[in-house]
Amino acid sequence: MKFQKICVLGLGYIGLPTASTLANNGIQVVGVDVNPQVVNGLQNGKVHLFEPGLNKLVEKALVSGKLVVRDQPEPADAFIIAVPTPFYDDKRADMSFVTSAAEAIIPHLRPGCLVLLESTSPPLTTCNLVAPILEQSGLKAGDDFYLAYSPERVLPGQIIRELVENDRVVGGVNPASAQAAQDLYTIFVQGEVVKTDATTAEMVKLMENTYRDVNIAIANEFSRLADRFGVDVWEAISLANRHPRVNILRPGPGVGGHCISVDPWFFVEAAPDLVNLIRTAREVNDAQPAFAAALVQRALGNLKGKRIAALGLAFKPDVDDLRESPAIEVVHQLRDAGAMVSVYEPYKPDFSIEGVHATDSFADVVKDADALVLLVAHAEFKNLDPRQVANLTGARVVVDTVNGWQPSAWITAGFNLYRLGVGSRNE
Ligand code: SAJ
Repeated sequence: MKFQKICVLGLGYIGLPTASTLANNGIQVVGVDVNPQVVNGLQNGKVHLFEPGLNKLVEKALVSGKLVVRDQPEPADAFIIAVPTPFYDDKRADMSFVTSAAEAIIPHLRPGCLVLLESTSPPLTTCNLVAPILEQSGLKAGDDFYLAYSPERVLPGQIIRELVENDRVVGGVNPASAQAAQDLYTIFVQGEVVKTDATTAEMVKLMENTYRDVNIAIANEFSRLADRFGVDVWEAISLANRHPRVNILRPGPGVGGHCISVDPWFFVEAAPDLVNLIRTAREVNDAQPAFAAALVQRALGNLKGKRIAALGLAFKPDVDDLRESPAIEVVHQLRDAGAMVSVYEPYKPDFSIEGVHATDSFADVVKDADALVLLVAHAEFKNLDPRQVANLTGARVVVDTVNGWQPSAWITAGFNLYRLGVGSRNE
């Protein structure tokens, strides 16, 4: 199949890079978003997200005229749905954005079009939710138009590179749809574009993120065991990982972001009777902020009235994304335990949390603190020189929940260092 014009619905972390990359490969792209601020911003060349390399990519696409941004879809050869699939409080998938996006395509659907769903979705979404909506047009999925699911797999922080280099799975509602989807991604993907059916592709995506969640859960559980037994979990993991078939991930204050901490719940919702391990892993990771907060409590004694400088709120290092961030959960717990918490998040300095003081510099957050708590291993924090820090603050207690700091340097500079997963060795 050949594509002259493609409409991308949803201009977030996936849709915007995808739309721009297609445009930079010579395709006429209409980027669509329902948020007027996003549309206005992009129409004036302003990118609303931070991702290394994204500004340049978008600018090139806009300046060339190949990417235009609108608040409504237009007729096109292909439609890519890249909207969020959040979850409700009870962890059920909220498919309302996918539903609205599919509905918005109906008036523009023509025989021979391709519709591609990229949003992470529960198994059977393409066949049982999206196909019936699109078929309200009177056209039949697979027969009159092509319909496929293709999960994005890019890592925030490396999206621009991974979008092009990673292998891509494309699952069609029939083989012709998978072929059409393969034709589309071949425009810019340098990795292999592998064909399968739609439900397999949906399941593959959830399996990938669930696999990672379960593996992080075991690392987090090891951090608790190491704490109990007075072992340094970081040393133990690095030794265990010398085994040729062992690769333990990193413990930390928990698992956040819009993917790994969300997607496993889609399996839990779809088949609650089959997912003991998956559900437990989610619960282990969701309980990890409390383990990190307990470490701070151990370092400071009673938290009431203690002034804590929390370093970082993002869900992981060197991104500006705060969704489902475990760092925020730790801050909530410290605040609720009576501490006076100040935070500094270099990528979102004005983000406010009720009852917490937001600052816009490292010097400001630490100046009146009793303790510093490292919650995110941003490069800015990892590169701190503890001798200089000692001049900026009277605090002599530091808590490292991410193994971002070199212990000897901080201890030599006069700090009492507490590290997550190191138990009684903390001094
Ligand atoms: N984390 C740990 N320990 C680790 C690795 C990560 O605690 O060893 C934490 C991070 O701090 C963060 C969370 O897990 O809070 C998730 O971070 P991540 O870097 O593992 O993953 P994401 O959410 O940024 O991106 C994932 C990726 N999936 C996999 O690696 C299987 C990415 O390829 C997906 O495209 C993305 O989810 C997505 O959009 O689904």
